[in-house]
Amino acid sequence: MTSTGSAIDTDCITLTRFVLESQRQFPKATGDLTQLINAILTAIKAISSAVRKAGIHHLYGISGTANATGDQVKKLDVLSNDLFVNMLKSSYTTCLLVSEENETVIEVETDKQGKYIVCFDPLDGSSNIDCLVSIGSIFGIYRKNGDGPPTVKDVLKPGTEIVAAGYALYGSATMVVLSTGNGVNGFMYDPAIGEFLLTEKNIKCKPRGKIYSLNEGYEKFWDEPTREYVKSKKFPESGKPYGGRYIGSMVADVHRTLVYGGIFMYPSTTEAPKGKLRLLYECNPMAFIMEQAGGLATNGRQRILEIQPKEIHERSPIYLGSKDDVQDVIKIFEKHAK
Ligand code: P6P
Repeated sequence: MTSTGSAIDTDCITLTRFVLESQRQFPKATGDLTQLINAILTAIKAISSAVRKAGIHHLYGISGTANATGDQVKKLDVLSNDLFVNMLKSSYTTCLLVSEENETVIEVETDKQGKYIVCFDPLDGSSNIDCLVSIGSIFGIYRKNGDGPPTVKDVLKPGTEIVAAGYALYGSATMVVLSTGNGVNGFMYDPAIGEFLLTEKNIKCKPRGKIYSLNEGYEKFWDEPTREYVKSKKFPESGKPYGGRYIGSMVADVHRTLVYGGIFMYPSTTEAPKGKLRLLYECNPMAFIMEQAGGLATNGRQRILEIQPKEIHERSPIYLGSKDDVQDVIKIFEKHAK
């Protein structure tokens, strides 16, 4: 259905078709997860459109400005959050939502409740939008266990219980990378038909890369294992040093790591002992995807997905990417633990 010049692919695999086909492997599937993912895609399409218009419609980081018709203009991250919340609630498949933008858990109205819980960062890296750096949306989907009304306890579960996770990258194109627990696939957005088309099948992260990625401006505050690891990449005893790349937008840095290999790090510092990135809606979804692609994700001492959250906005240090690169970090932490 995508128009590539004169050729029309009348049988292209859209994300919706892909998830529907995946769903058929589960005879008891009700189609709710497909419906849920479609609701997320609707939010992502609208955010993609808003992000691309931001410069023209002054949607940047400015809040409270009125547009030509005098309407109150929402900041991009507020607009993105409203889109995620409204599309998820009206999908009739969710019962609890956790958003980076909301202090407390969002309970879906009883008459709209479904069996899924979604943790999401609707627009991660939005501080970068004013200089046109790529930003993204991140989401992780869990199933509510047991009966009874949903409570915050239903959300505080380790990432090993994730059913599906993904991110949207609003870069030179808009891409959704998704895993429903059976590998990782990339879908490029074709605005001409309003569909996400399967373009990167069964993405695998290289076992070892040549890039390390973290904010070196904080070196003064790093813990010793991080300092030792980064030094070993910059001044190796043999072979070439790794290249350094850091965009400062998690989705962009993680996507590069997934595609090119290497390691992305946001370590703990003396200033932020648990790092900056949030466990439920940044670290866990990205860790799930990276492991599904053959990579690893750790906080230095523990597999990210096995961390038991204590509160919905808790942070975690994170080292994720190519398994051999992450293993090198783990070995250094183990050495320092002796
Ligand atoms: P720093 C963006 O603000 C963000 O939340 C992530 O997208 C990114 O990885 C991180 O913070 C960058 O943080 O401290 O390096 O500016």
